Amino acid sequence: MSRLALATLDGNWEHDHTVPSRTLYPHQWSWDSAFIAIGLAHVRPDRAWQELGTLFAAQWADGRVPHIVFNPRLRVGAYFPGPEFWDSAAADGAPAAATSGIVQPPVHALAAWLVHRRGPSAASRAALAELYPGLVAQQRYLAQRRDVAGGGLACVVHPWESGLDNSPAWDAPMAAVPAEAETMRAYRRHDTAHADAAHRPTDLDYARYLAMVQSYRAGRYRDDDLADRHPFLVECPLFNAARGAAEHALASIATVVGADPEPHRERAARITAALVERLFDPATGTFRPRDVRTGRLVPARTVLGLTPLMLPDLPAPQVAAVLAEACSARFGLAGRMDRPLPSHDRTAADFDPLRYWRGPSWMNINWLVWRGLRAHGRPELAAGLRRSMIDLVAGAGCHEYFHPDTGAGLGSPAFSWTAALLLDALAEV
Ligand code: 2M8
Repeated sequence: MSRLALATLDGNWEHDHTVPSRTLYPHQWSWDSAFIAIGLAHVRPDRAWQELGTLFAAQWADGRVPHIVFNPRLRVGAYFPGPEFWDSAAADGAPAAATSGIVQPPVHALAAWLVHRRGPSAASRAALAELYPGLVAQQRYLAQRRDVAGGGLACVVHPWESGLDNSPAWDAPMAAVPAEAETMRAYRRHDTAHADAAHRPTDLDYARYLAMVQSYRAGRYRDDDLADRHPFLVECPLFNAARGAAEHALASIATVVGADPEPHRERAARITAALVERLFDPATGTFRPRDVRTGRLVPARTVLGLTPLMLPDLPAPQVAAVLAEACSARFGLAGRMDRPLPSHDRTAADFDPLRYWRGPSWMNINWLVWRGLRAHGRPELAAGLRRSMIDLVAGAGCHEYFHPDTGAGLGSPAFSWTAALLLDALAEV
């Protein structure tokens, strides 16, 4: 199985980065590269550092790490929306490389720390020292430019920033974004040419995705006055838990590179407190995204609500609540479980086992929860989840996502983060 994973990563290597998938996603994606680096650390450590280095070479002057770095060698139309749609060159502080203008969950400091820990050496210490200022700037950008509500949490300005593009979590806030499916007649979608349209977001979803990019692009991707002019502003539990986990990782990195870990620890504590304060609903015992435009928590109970478990300092009552939710029939976590966690509540009326982030199981989210279970001293549950992840890939291969009941592989068949995180799961007993 590790041979298949390695072959998948080698097949997706592209001169200085790894593409998530040759067909569906032929450029470099931000959080994909972090997960990929974690896997590469086991088999190609030099490449793990190069992966992160290439991504951070495209960091903007304000600290944002773009969610896509476009490969200039590819033909126009290799992905939609491509560099011409994003037009990053027109924005202040954009790098020389063409990129998107939005971000993804900041899991990179954690990745850098894990790559180093896998094989500490003079070279890995030098790589950490080189990345550290960029990782700090990434966090500063999110803390200072994206805290629209002022409560200590960063907003996502687009569902693509969450990484869980068409999660039911975004249905309510997306409904307020004016757009019509017919707009898509003017464009050519790339995804539906390579994947089953019934598994992908709808045309109306895509029309709204484009409207949100156009709104942000019209302000040249500046973040001032977002509350007055941007139609989608949501505080996401996964995105903010990743920020907190990043500060914990930065505290560890700081001790290696001769910086002060204390400010990172303080920021981590503040993020965890804000997450509990703003996104935990005591009535249902769940973490849910907050729509900053309406002030309300979204109704859907998705797997996003389990991800704060990745925070080592999550308070005991919230740990217990997340575990109760995870072990309920909604998600089915157990010491012996047939399938990994689905992306959405199995008991919900809109649970869809085939459509992208609306039901299927994904390796990266399961991997994050697996780490959380170990951090919070739940080895039995962690072992059950790990076994289900390994069995899933053993049965279906390195697919992008999986049917949550049958385990059938869906989406791209040679998907990088599935391969990478499998390698990590295999290595850590
Ligand atoms: C998916 O998102 C892209 C847009 O960024 C797409 O649908 O075209 C998501 O699964 C996202 O989390 C992932 O980073 C990306 C590349 O794998 O694909």
